[in-house]
Amino acid sequence: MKSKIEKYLEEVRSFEADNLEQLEAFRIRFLSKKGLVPALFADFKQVAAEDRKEMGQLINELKKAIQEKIVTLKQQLESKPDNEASGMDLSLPATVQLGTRHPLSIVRNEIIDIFSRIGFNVSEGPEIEDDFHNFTALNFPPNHPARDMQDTFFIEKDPDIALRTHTSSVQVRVMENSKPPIRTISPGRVFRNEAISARAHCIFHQVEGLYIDTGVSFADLKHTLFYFAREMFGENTKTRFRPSYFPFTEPSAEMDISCNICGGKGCNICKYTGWVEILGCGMVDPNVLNACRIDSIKYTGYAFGMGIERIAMLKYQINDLRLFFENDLRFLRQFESAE
Ligand code: 2NM
Repeated sequence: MKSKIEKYLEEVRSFEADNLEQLEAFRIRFLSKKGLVPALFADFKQVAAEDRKEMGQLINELKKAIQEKIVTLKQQLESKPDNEASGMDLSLPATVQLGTRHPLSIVRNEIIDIFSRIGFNVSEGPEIEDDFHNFTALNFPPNHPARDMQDTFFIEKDPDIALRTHTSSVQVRVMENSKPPIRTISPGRVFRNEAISARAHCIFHQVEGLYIDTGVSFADLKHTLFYFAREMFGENTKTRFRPSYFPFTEPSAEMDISCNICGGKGCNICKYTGWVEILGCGMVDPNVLNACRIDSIKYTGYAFGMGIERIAMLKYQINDLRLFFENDLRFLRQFESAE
């Protein structure tokens, strides 16, 4: 028995552990219920009376050595950083994969940039709106179809609270709360109750613009949007304006650009017309100015609105709007190099 204990002592003194698992195996081997130390105590019962004192001391010495070893090694292992314990090489260069901006963010930032250069600021407002800011102040008649449940997501009825259907509601707030000159663009998420398809989604993104001052004319509007089109789609881009109708502008127009895919020769993007529509615009209706407590005798203004998805589809030749909302990395990674 004595030689056995001395052999164990030797083993304990020279034991080293690389990790906590090895140390635990060591503890189990010696100290668990069926381990070597309890076995020694069991054998102790058969030890002759004259040897008992010496054997007792030896076994206790062994037990103490094991316990001390465990405490020391445990401290050592736990103070080591994890990565060292798991054999990681800290000198390797970092392989963090950077994320990429979403194409809609890239295009929105570019639009903001273009208008910032000519003195527009950026305004934001709530996505949940009351009837006044989303419809009434914008000259929507009481029974206009956009006020219908079929077109708008209502949160409450009477008083009507809904998800905004355009960011013009932000501009109503700007007009209420500031004095002309006003030069602002309002980028943001808007909501319309539409069936999802390659061309429509119930959530999409807009940038609307507003300029109010004394003597603002349709010529100012045309020139500003001509500047925008060339900055966004290239200096050879042509523009044309077609008459249109919106409740909040009079006169109203839609602006087309020469198709940037075929250069105006005709392709399936422009449906062989050479032109693609990119935005709606017009002179702010005096009723809108009055509703926002701006003197419509003294001031005039223009406004415009565009869908960010539409601009991004044209710019990057994307043919299905749903790609913007699916977050498929194979799609998103293609915008890695864009800002
Ligand atoms: C469009 C088209 C035409 C527009 C009007 C206003 C406001 F608030 F001043 F009345 N903001 N945006 C506007 C005008 C929006 O989107 C197609």
